[in-house]
Amino acid sequence: MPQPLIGAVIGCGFFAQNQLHAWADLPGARIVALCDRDAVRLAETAARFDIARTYADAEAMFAAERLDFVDIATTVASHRPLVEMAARAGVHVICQKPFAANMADARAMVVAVEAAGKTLMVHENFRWQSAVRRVIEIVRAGELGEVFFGRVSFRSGFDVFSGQPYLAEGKRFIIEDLGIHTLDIARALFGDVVRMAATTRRINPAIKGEDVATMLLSHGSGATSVVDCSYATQRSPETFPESLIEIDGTKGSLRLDAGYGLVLADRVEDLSPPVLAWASRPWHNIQESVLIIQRHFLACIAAGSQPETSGKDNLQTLALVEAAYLSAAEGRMVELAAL
Ligand code: NAD
Ligand code: 89Y
Repeated sequence: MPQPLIGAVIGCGFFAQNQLHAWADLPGARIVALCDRDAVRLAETAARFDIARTYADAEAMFAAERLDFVDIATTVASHRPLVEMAARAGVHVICQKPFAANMADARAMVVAVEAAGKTLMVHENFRWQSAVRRVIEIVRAGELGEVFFGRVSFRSGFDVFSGQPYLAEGKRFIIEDLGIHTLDIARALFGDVVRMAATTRRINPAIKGEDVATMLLSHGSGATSVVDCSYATQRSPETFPESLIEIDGTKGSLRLDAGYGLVLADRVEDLSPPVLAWASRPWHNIQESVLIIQRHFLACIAAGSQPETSGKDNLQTLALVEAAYLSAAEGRMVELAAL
């Protein structure tokens, strides 16, 4: 049995709890240290996961610990300084989405970790949800023939602001926070994008950013897709946090319906994800994907291969986010090559 990789987690907030549960389930990793500027969160998380060494300052942690990797679970503003710090410390990096607030920061992080000769993966986990993964497998196996149309749709009225209050404060909201995942699913299914157009709306007056976005994507593969997301949709039953998918190909069509039912020709598959021991509905879908993506990160380090959702790969997803805001602001189609 190979020795587990020794890791640390920076950021002990809302979502990091899932990441820590997942690390605890993975024999290939051992988290030995935690870092957070918030002393209460740090102490509570350390007690919850029985992690003895804690730091308020990431620089101090890198100086004191002998780490193989770091898991950066903070919000976007701190990603570049922390990723560059990790590169200087010579450790592998997994970093939460949104990876960067702009393309220049994202590119700089990719260059820094590449120069250190280490692996950089973005925690872009929606394409790793087991139901979404099954759809990706079907498409990549060519079962639908040549795909000419796709839709990735996330529409919900779930209150995400109570757990993540910062989401109500930013000038950007749904595309940067959630659309980033559905755009990434579209890339995983239909390939990279040549041009796109987007419209946005803010329906909820209590938040600063847009909570509805509708995007039209032209993929290099020849497929066209619609990626739509909303946190202003009252639906029954509520489908948070499911991404619903429709695909038309020359050999057949597929739907991933609400409730995790996959319909393909005359076949119906129940793709309901398991509720892991530490998970809870309705988040169990996302929580399972955290375990799957972190397992992928460890497997890639062991194999010396690039993660599917590497930092470099994620530049394409971030470019779609930028293109969507630009298109919505200027009311025009945006060519991706121009970004
Ligand atoms: P949060 O605000 O609850 O937690 C972030 C923590 O990081 C805070 O405790 C803060 O004190 C700490 N922190 C920030 N900068 C730091 C620094 N320089 N050094 C040490 N500690 C620092 O945020 P959250 O809701 O847990 O979100 C974290 C990230 O996870 C966000 O980027 C969010 O978009 C992402 N997220 C991803 C998913 C997903 O499915 N992939 C789901 C929810 C949130
Ligand atoms: O932050 C978001 C994410 O990545 O998944 C769902 C979420 O928690 C709220 O939109």
